[in-house]
Amino acid sequence: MRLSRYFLPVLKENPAEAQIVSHRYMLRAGMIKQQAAGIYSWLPMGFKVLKRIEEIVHQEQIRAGHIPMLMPTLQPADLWRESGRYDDYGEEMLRITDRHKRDMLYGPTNEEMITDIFRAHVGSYKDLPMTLYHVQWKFRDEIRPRFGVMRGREFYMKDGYNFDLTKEDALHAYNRHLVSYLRTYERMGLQAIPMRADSGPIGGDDTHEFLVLASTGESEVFYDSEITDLKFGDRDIDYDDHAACRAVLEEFTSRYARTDETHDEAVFNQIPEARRRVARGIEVGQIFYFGTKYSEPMGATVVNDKGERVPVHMGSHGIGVSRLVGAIIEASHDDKGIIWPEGVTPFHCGIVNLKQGDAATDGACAEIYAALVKAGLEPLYDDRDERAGAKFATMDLIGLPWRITVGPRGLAAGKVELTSRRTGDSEEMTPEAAVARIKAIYEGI
Ligand code: 5CA
Repeated sequence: MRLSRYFLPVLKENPAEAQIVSHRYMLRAGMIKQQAAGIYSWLPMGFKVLKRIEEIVHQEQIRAGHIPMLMPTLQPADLWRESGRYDDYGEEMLRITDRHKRDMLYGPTNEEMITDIFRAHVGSYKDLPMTLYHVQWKFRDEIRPRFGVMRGREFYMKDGYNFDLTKEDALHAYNRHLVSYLRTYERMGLQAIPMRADSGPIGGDDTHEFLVLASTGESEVFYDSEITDLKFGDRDIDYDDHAACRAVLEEFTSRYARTDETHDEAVFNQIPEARRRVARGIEVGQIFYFGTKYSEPMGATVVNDKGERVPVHMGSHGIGVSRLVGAIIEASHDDKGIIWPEGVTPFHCGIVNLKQGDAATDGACAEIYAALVKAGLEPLYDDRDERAGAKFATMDLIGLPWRITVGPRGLAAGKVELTSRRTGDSEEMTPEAAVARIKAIYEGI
């Protein structure tokens, strides 16, 4: 992409309505535009990051054996009357009446609808286990939408639902989701800590939230500092191996880590004082096991190997895809702007031409651009007729992790400059070497 042809409405001033850094930078970097309280358009740069995050989510879901599909945003109220949640959900639910006076709603989550799909098509224990998921817009009429995409009213969520014959199998699905979530967040450059939480309107006793530590987080969290030393890394876990998945759950949940809803001062105080931490966190996902809470009232049953009809055991598992865009910025920025982790960056590398219109620099930039594209990468080439300072400021704000700077003086010596956004370190090298470095950095990401 050439910046001169892109749509990147960068703001020079800090928008007054933004209280936290991610919201401020998303507005300044031209990623989003608010259309109504808690409802946003995703401008090209924001949309790109959203899609990169979604793609990682899909890859890790499919790796775990989960099946993608798509359910609608609008749902008939009758399904929710069956589960009893139509009245329980209260004012957070956006209720709509169609022209035939039928009660509809904009889905805040999909337990009822997926249970309806399951009961219509699945009847035997032989079809289990099964986990279906989708990534779809949700609507919750939050009383205080704030912090940009972090607490929106309309937001993008991956929600997955497991169907199992027994509680034991459903708990394996829970553990499997925990493992896949650890992988998912680490690929986005995040440490998200599973913490014992409250299940709220979804229901059930077993639930963990995944929290990214950040001073601007909405949740108060209490944890044993040892938990932050845990890394999932590149372990190759067999998702069908119950014991292996359970071992990961035990490793990542055996130390104290709870949100304020489940915090227990007496248990917390048993940890040595030097390891006790009270902090804030951003909830980027949550997993639930709720057994037969929906399958029983809605009649989602299978015939077991003894010929008996039994309700299936279920859980649901969510990732806040749009919230993650903000959470990643909260975790990775400096006073000049965003610093995207390689896994989610909107463009892999920036190219800055210091003397637009100079035949040699224009030619060298075009060659670097073509070589990166040939390697399957997406560069963003700042080919505008702007001062170097303005080009650097834009690159720093939008946060591409790598920048190749091409100027007449360097080129005369056969060199360009490769700069890391994270460290600020620059290195001179030939254009070919710079392209080879960028290729090597993104190999395996
Ligand atoms: N049905 C279950 C699991 S699929 C469910 O809805 N879980 S949830 O309520 O915890 O939502 C899943 C994730 O969506 C949360 O962890 C959070 O990251 C994100 N989320 C929830 N509410 C909002 C909101 N108002 N704005 C942005 N993201 C949100």
